[in-house]
Amino acid sequence: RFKAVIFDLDGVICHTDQYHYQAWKQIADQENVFFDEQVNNRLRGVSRMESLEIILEQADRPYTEEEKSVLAETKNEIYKKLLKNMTRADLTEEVKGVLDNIKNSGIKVAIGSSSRNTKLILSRIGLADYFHTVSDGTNIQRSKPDPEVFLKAAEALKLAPEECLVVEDAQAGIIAAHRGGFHSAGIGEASKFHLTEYPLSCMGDLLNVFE
Ligand code: B16
Ligand code: MG
Repeated sequence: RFKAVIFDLDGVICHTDQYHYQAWKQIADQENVFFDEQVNNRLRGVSRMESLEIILEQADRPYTEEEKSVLAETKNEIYKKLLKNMTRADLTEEVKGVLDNIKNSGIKVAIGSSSRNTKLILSRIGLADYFHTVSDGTNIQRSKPDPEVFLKAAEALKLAPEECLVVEDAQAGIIAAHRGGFHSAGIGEASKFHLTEYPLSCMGDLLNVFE
């Protein structure tokens, strides 16, 4: 039924979300800005600069564009250092099994991520050359909930959105899929969202969608 599956990266293929959290927490602490898991949940799937804007909603003073770009850059340096902890072991057997199963059945597999660090992360977990196409933060103007990142992936695969299933962990990602005319499956937070077509309790569940 589906000709391709477009996977989100952070929170779906691997758990860089904890590193994003740690890096933003350092920035927030340094600036004396309140930051917790709840604020962090709003950053899922959202671009780096938009994430910073959300965090600075809690600040008691305005920040200049110059200050913001320094903070975003510093966060990314901390985050990239944390990414060095990642290895092939961060790709679980469960996720690898699901990917192989789908790919071996002749369905195209793609990445649709807001992250500008996508290529780096994929190489750390041993998936550098695995996907038919990788659409990420480096080739889009507007991040999720805009559908651009998924539309670029479908275009590269020469498929229509309705032929593709998007797998997401973030509400912003499910909204993006919906707006673009894609089918959607959601894990974690996204499994409880009303626009999610196929709620999944774990990645292994994804194979049931193909039965
Ligand atoms: P970077 P996804 C998103 O990736 C993350 O969920 C989000 O928290 C992050 O701010 C965004 O990537 C940008 O990441 O700073 O590496 O460019 O979930 O769309 O794979
Ligand atoms: Mg995500």
